[in-house]
Amino acid sequence: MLYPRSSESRVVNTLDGMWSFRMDDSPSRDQGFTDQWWTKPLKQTGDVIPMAVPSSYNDVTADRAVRDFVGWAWYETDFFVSSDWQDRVVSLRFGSVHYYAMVWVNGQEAVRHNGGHLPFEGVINDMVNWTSSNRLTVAVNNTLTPLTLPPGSIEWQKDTSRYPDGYFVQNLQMDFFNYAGIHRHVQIYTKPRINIDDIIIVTDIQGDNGIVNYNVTLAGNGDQSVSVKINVLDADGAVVASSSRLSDQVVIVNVTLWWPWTMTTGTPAYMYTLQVMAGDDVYREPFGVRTVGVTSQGFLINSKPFYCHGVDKHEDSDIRGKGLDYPLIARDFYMLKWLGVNCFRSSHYPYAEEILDQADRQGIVVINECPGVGIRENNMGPENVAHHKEVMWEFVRRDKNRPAVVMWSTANEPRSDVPKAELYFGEVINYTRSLDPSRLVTFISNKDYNTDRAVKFVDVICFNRYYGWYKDTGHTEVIKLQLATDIKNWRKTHPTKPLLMSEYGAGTVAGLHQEPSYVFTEDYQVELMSEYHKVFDTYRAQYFTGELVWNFADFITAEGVTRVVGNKKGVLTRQRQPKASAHLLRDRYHAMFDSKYVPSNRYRYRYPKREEL
Ligand code: GCB
Repeated sequence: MLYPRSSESRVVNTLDGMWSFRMDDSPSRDQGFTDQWWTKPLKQTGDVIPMAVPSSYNDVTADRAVRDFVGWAWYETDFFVSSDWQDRVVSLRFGSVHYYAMVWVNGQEAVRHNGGHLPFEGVINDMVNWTSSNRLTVAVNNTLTPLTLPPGSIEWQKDTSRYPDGYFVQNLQMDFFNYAGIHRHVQIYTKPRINIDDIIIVTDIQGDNGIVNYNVTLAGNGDQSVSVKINVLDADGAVVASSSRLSDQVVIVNVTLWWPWTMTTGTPAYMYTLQVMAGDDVYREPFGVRTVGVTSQGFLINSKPFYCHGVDKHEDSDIRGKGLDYPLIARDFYMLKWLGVNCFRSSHYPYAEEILDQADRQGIVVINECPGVGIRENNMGPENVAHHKEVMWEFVRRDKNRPAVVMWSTANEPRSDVPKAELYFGEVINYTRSLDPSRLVTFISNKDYNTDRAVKFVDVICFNRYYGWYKDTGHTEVIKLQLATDIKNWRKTHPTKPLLMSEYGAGTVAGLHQEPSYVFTEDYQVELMSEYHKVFDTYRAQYFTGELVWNFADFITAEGVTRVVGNKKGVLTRQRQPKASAHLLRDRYHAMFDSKYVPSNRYRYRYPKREEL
């Protein structure tokens, strides 16, 4: 599915704004279906409140019932379509709705979608009024079950002496708040009847030249032949290669490669455009020319070693929850660069396309993670595998042309030490590789080198550990030994696979200080991270290929006694202001690629430069 982009043949209108909203708080949450709320204006079914789109609905009001709601929530808005569009394809597209969505236009079902984080669309020509207003109704269900991704479960409390009749809670298998709603743009766009349906671009490098293999699929043409013109445009819009075939290989002479911003003194993140003209339709797909590889020693980008110095992130902020927010995206990318980050993991789900656009354009590498977080043994049945594959298909289809994406992460911390995991991940990882042989595939393990049964399928072993935090709490003195032991053992067991530490960190309440350090103080976070860094530096000239700190910023979780208004392992606060550890990380990361960087020297450990290792 191509991102909706306007062109001389395509119009994109946004339906973002204030919509009407109500929750179905009937005991079984199905009154909306029994009474068919989509058949009439939502305000005629009961009280509605204004709700922002895009946004999570949870934190917009001051009402606990809204924040913690589980079940079907209903949205409605009105829109017009131009009568000039009648002989064109008119599509309604949602960037992401959590998690199950049903959509009606003027009471007729337009599309439904299972799963959050990924876009879906439907053609609405047959249901719109061309000369009067249209009613758009969306029902959203955030319930997580053993069959959803992420999985979860509903627990009913039957003891009426302790709980009201019909009482239930949503149990989560993940450490972040289950934000719900219409999270990204809602757009109506038009294209000609014969149109460009999809474009796949895979690049290679030969000497000074860029090789661009592309494949364009058309829709609506039947047997009709269509005139085709393809141009590759450079960043200034000049044509540097062209073809008149739907599928071809073209050469960019003296190509400017796409490099992560820390790997070049020239222009980082150079982007070309594939301009496709087919019949009356025109579409421009951005892409970069780069290759991705792996050896037993590490990642390669454009055949050069790439050491990933990065962060794990979340889509999370005050008020809007997981809702798309441009100022937040801009701030996050400024802070990623301020920190000297060259890579982030989209933990634990696919991020907005608008975020990945910035990664592509600012040269920050992405380990692109699907929502396979918290998979337990009872979530590994055939239906789970089928849904996981469906999600991977949608995910790869969405992000296949992005130069920033170097690796797909198919899951975070699944139960990977049981025989079922071998079958499950064998199938999911091989399927992902078959969808996209041009990138690497992994999942994130928190099991041990000798118990993990699925890690043999991955290209890079990514492991999460919390020495000195969940175990040996307060004891930073054991971190070096434990981390080095684990690294060596992983290597001994899987000598051909490079290693990446995909999570480490410590909970830290901004502003708390204590000497000697104490857990939850800024001092402890700095001390703990420094111990990990010493070991990373021992192995990073060898087969240790990257480090991701948990987390870029504090984020909200479900309420619980181990979380103080959310998870506080951010090096930034939730408002994206630095804690002491952010300065530590900044000094470390900048020293890795910028010989002119003057470290603040605020902290005791001086990091060796690469050439000093
Ligand atoms: C993990 C999880 C992440 C948690 C983190 C923590 O291993 O992957 O989702 O938030 O640990 O802080 O416990």
